Amino acid sequence: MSNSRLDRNIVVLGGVGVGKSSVIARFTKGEYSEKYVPTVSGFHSKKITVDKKEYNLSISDTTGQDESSLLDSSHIGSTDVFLIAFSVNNRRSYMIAQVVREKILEQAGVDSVGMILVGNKCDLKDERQVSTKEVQELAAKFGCPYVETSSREGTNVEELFDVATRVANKSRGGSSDEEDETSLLDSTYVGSMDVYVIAFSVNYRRSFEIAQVIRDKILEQTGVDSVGIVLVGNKSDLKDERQVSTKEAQELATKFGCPYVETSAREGINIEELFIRSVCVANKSRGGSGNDVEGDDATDKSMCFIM
Ligand SMILES: Nc1nc2c(ncn2[C@@H]2O[C@H](COP(=O)(O)OP(=O)(O)OP(=O)(O)O)[C@@H](O)[C@H]2O)c(=O)[nH]1
Ligand SMILES: [Mg+2]
Repeated sequence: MSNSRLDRNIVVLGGVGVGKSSVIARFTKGEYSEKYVPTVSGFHSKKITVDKKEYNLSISDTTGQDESSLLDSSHIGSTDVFLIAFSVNNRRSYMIAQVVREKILEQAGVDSVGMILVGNKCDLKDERQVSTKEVQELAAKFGCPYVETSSREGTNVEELFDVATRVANKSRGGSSDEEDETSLLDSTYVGSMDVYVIAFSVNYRRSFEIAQVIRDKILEQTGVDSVGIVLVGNKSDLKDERQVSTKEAQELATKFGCPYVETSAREGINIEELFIRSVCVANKSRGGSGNDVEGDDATDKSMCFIM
């Protein structure tokens, strides 16, 4: 582990040509090249802000592996999170990713380490050899996140490193002030709010889990049994990348006794609807019927907090 509290070490592993260097270049420099230059090894760094904290990420790029490659033992031990990449258009690279994971566990001599499965080249829809569902199931078995990226199009690359930082925090035992799930809500928000809009992305299961933790935190910090909440599943346009089903989110909302609205900010789906529902909930929290969304009076202002 590195010395500074906010340094995080990431190693990117996986088969030859799956796009390890491209994902790193997209993230650290915002660049992408179609030209293929095999990597021997490389070291990159970038600062990232996650949950209002700035982390220094050190990212080691590696030479592409196959079934029989040995891992560089210098990586084991000092690494907070392993990104194990494959390309979704190459089934063999998916098998290699699983072998690489075994080798990490074997060399580290533990049952689990911080890792993320990364399915790159998701832009190559017609050439797909590995389905999202299949990898999600494997990731669930491994107990690690799965993130599908395209370094060519920049899809989910920022998100990948957000997730990596969070997993890294967890592998360090997550001192409470560094963990998303355990971070405290800003107390200025609690008490004055009529409605909390708690959002997650339907293509990112961890954000769904975090939404549930946020709700618990709100109840804990407000010290009441129920508050006005609207649960929002955003990015509903990403149909092929879905990790959270509508049914599942609806069931959770029913359990919470709050509405569930599925939105796409990109395509403008249900955005109006979301704010109408929020106003209904806000009215209800103020003791109203919950059906009245009209009001032209200054006292009808609602405080809505989106998290
Ligand atoms: N379509 C598509 N091509 C990609 C993507 N990412 C990388 N590539 C291409 O795949 C090739 C290999 O990319 P690299 O980033 O060099 O792959 P690598 O895993 O670092 O390769 P090694 O270092 O040899 O293991 C290059 O020609 C890239 O342009 C992607 O998201 N989509
Ligand atoms: Mg490379």
